[in-house]
Amino acid sequence: LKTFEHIVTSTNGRLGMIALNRPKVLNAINRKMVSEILEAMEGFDRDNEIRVIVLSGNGRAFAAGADIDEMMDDSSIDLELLNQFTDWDRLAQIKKPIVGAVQGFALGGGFELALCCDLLFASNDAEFGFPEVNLGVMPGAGGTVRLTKLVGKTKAMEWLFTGKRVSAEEALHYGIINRIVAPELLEEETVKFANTIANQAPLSIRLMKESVLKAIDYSLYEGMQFERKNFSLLFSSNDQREGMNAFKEKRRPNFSGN
Ligand code: CO8
Repeated sequence: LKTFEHIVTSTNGRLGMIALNRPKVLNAINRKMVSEILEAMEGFDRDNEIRVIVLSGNGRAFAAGADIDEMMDDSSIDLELLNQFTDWDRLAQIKKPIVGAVQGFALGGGFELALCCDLLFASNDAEFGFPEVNLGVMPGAGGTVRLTKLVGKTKAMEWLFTGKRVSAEEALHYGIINRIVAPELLEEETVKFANTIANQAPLSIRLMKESVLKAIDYSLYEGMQFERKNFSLLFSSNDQREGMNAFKEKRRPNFSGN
């Protein structure tokens, strides 16, 4: 595995693990870190041994936002020419499921990164929020869009306009996270959960992820047209035969991912 500057990657069986690693600045996300996260994710996405990606923080935070030091002197034209958010577009194209583990702060760009995960576990000390309003800016990596699609306009505007921090309990209530666990169990429980997904038929998971993400953008009719193409596609897979034969033979299926 490649060594990165701002993240640490490893494998754990069928899981590709990515940990943000700038704990002194609460994992503030600079541009290099985003491109490293993307590179690591795309690597795991192409790796046939890996079925699920797990993304976590390190130290006191998941990530306390974009690196303010890096961007504070940028002009609009600097940002336009930099075109940094194409990396975030590519993050949204990762095909394998991404499970996030959030401890401590997930703020600003850190919250946006958490919202790029498909499933989220959080420790009970986790705090989510968009404090950009306090800096005279706003989210730029999908925050106003993903939060609104997830929790609706009312809560999204309240949280964006006040910059308030939302507790793990409240995040669970609004469907932002899947589960709250004790801080000392966060890694273990996230890995256990990621492994249950890693043991499922990989192509089913892959095409369901794609269909669910399309459902967020498409009308019901278009979403259903898209879904049925993926449904049909699975009938060319070995795993469809394996799954259905195993059912008839009253045994556990052994899925190969093809
Ligand atoms: N950028 C750079 N440094 C940071 C950041 C950050 N976002 N957050 C924390 N740090 C640094 C602090 O400066 C401090 O460094 P030092 O020890 O050198 O002074 C260190 O991390 C520890 O932080 P604190 O001493 O402040 O720790 P506290 O426990 O007192 O406070 C907080 C924790 C409340 C999280 C506080 O650090 C804070 O408010 N941080 C900033 C949060 C914020 O405003 N985030 C939004 C940034 S804007 C943004 O994300 C825009 C997204 C746009 C696109 C995304 C692209 C990636």
